[in-house]
Amino acid sequence: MENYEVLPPSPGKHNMENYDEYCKNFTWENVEKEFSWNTTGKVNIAYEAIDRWVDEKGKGNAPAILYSDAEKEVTVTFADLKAQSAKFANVLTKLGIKKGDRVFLFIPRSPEMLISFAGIVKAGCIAGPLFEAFMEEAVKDRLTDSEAVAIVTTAGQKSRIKKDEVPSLKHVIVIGDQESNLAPYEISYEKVMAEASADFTPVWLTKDDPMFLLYTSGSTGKPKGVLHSHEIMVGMYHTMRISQDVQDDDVFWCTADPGWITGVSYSVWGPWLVGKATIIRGGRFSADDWYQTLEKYGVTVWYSAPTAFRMLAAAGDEAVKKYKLKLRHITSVGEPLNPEVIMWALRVFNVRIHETFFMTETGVNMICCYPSEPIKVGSMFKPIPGVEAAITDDEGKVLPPMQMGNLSLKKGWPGMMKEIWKNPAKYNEYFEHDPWYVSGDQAYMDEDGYIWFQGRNDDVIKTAGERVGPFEVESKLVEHPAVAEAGVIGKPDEVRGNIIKAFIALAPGYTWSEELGEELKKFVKTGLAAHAAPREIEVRDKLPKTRSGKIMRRVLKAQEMGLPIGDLSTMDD
Ligand code: 6R9
Repeated sequence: MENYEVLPPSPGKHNMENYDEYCKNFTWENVEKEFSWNTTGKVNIAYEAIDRWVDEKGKGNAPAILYSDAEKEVTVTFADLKAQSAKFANVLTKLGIKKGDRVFLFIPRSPEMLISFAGIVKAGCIAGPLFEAFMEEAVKDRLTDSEAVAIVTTAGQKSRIKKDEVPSLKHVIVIGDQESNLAPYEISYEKVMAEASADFTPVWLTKDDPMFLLYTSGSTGKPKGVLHSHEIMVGMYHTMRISQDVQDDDVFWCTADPGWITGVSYSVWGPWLVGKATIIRGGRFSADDWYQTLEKYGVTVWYSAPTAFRMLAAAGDEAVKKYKLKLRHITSVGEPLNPEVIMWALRVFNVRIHETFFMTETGVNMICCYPSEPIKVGSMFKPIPGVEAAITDDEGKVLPPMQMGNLSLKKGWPGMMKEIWKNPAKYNEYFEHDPWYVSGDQAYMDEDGYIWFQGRNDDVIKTAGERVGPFEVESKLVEHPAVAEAGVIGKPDEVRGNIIKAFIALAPGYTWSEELGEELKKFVKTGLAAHAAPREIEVRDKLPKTRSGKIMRRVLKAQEMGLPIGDLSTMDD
């Protein structure tokens, strides 16, 4: 079907030396044996990821968080993290917050973000991480849908939380604010942490009890809450070893923000589960800053994303040369890797980049290239041992090799979402073709079983690796008085994968101008989130619609790309 290069396996020892052999002998029960819950019967991921290193393994002095930004450096050991998360669990308990309550995190990358995340989970509550760039409405939607009782935030972020508009919300815990700035319902994080005891026995749960709730976008409607349970630790641990190939002497850096699934599974909990520090770099992206971070910590295994790699590549091959890097394994997620980027990495780092495909809903890495196997450049290789993948047609029938279809995974792996929050119908949609979880992505499998990603088969947009629902952006745009109709698509972009492009029809009495365009971009940026704001806006007299009045995004997309428009029989006039 295509021409591709084949890259030989990475040199050195790997946790999995031969994919086929490993799959033959693999059982999830064996992975579960790595956890103390297997012998004690007591489950809480915060124990397995944190306390256990102190109580059972003598690793209390090892770093659990290595945080740095332009101003400061902070190291938190496993013993500190055990104590600090216990304190935070006590803070919540004292407020009357109990098992199963939703407690949100709206905090830029920082040690406090991770400490409070750990404390929430230790207390048996459900953590709700929110990406720091969300604005008022995005925050409100998520707090309201989940009926959150508390949120942890910072002095800088708190103005975006409208407590009065969220009836369930009782407590706002604020980091880094002066007492005099606090509203009556606001609590000083520093004050309550100073007063709290550092003794707390994790709330013991079953592996199916919920751990975190992460909102994610689809092509229609508001974002949905994807609920994950403590069992995800089994999937996190397994993939930290097999796809991330993290070994005893490795230093692992995942650059993802803890407000997204990659951050939750691989910047926060995954490293802890294998006894490693999570490395968090605060501040804005720059190529120099990232290379310095790689050098400073001696990172050997690096997990990042195509947009970041493309931005680094754009800084030039020379930019890398002044740094002494120790990289031996690089992984990538969130959007397809283009061959140029893989070749760039080979050239400048002498290391291949390995695809790892997964989703908020799948919890952990699903389809990956592994260091011990050859890479057909452009393919994602095969599912992790313990997971079965297939390409299915729209009836759920498994398709033969070389046919394009729905990328599907056999349900039941540890880490698969447990629920869509208060929306069983939406959850069931993913599983309509039992036993398959249908991802919403298109792919085909070649004769060797390699999987080739072909794109989403719905309107979900991946921009700079972040998942944006067109409906949210459209809804925001039509709130502006100048906008009568809006249709939003992803427009391919060399660096960001896609940019958000909006097509609008103006309300009567409005005329188009550059200024209005800027105003609309700002309107979405400040109302919803910067990453969801359209970078391009095009005005049309009217937008293509179905007879029932739905905007036909696929027509806008085809027109934008100069492709055939396809079946128009449902279109209005
Ligand atoms: C982890 C994450 C999920 C969607 C997914 C797919 C795209 C993820 C990819 C990839 C090509 C990869 N995606 N990994 N596309 N190659 N290696 O990104 O989760 O934000 O839920 O997005 O991202 O389209 O369906 P999430």
